[in-house]
Amino acid sequence: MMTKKKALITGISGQDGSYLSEYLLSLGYDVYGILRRHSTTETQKSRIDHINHKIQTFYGDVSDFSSLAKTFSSIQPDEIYNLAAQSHVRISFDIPEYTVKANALGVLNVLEAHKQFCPEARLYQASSSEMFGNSFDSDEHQRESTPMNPVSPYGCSKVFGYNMVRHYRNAHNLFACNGILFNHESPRRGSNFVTSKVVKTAVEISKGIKNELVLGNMDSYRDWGHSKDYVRAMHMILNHDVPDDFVVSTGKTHSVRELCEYVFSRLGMDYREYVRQDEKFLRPEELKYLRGDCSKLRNTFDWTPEYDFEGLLDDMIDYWEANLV
Ligand code: NAP
Ligand code: G4F
Repeated sequence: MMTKKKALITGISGQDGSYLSEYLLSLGYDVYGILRRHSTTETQKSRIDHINHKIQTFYGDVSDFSSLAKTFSSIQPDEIYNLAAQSHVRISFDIPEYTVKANALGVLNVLEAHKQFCPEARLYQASSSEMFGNSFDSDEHQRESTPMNPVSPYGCSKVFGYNMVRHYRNAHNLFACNGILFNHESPRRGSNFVTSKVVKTAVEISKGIKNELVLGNMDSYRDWGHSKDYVRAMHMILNHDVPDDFVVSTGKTHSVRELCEYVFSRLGMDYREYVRQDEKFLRPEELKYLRGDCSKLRNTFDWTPEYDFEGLLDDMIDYWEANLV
């Protein structure tokens, strides 16, 4: 009888952790996850409640090496997905030290636990397009070779993690990979990220629950995909013949203004009548433009995203229309 593969996910309760768990379960994996202690336990697992009986979770924190040592050595995973992070860029300006502890030193802890307790396992690190900052190539895309000039504590912390993964791969012969993922969203996206905030508030306005949407910079551009498509790419990257780093993106870019235009018009409204800008949502330094070239990924794997920009937003609109009363 074939033994089932074991996957261990840090950040299992997050947007990507929940979709990745579903995907790995569908492939026949045993899925384990690390959860932080929360004061309100009832809501902590809201994204994974529906699969709670199929997965095993343990309390831990990537900033606590002892908790990683314990779980890595006892589970002996085949695959580790390090998705845990303080993932909000604007909030990283408010809590820079904590962001670095979780997103940079946390990766070092994960790599050390990997090296010491399960060196045969494969490790995926959730790296980010925020690492590029405001640099792009002459064809106005970012790719694996584009210089990284981060413009936020979050971006700086992710560059450290990215470099440590490459260093541990070369120095200690670990199967450790970076996925450099561009923005990806879903109905499970935290509602203080711009796509969720726009969709949820527009639906509230259409139902008469709210009367305005207050945003920061509407002229920045992002390359937005769907989390469900991106977790499939994570698994492919980790199951390649050799450990390597890959950009995952759609190759299309849209402004926050275009996002508002689409969402409000789908709901039969003109965004200009409801959206107001407020300085409090601006960032001390803004990343203005992202558009990823994922040719390397597409030339290596058979990865085709199911959702385009409109399909992604339709999925989010349908969810909030059904779940806001
Ligand atoms: P998310 O929804 O914010 O999920 C983050 C997860 O990490 C949550 O489960 C959170 O738990 C957990 N976590 C936070 N700090 C932790 C710590 N110190 N120890 C253990 N767990 C901790 O983020 P996501 O959108 O799923 O993103 C997943 C990963 O991909 C993150 O590393 C993010 O930085 C990266 N990334 C995301 C995108 C994107 O567009 N979504 C793009 C590129 C890279 P709590 O519930 O306890 O907070
Ligand atoms: O939705 P956002 O907060 O995402 P951001 O900063 O691009 O970061 C996300 O993507 C990264 C990958 O590039 C991930 F690594 C990271 O973990 C996270 O998932 O903001 C998108 C854009 C920004 O330009 C922001 O200034 O929307 C602009 N924006 C305008 N008004 C706003 C708002 N963002 C938020 N969150 N809230 C606003 O009111």
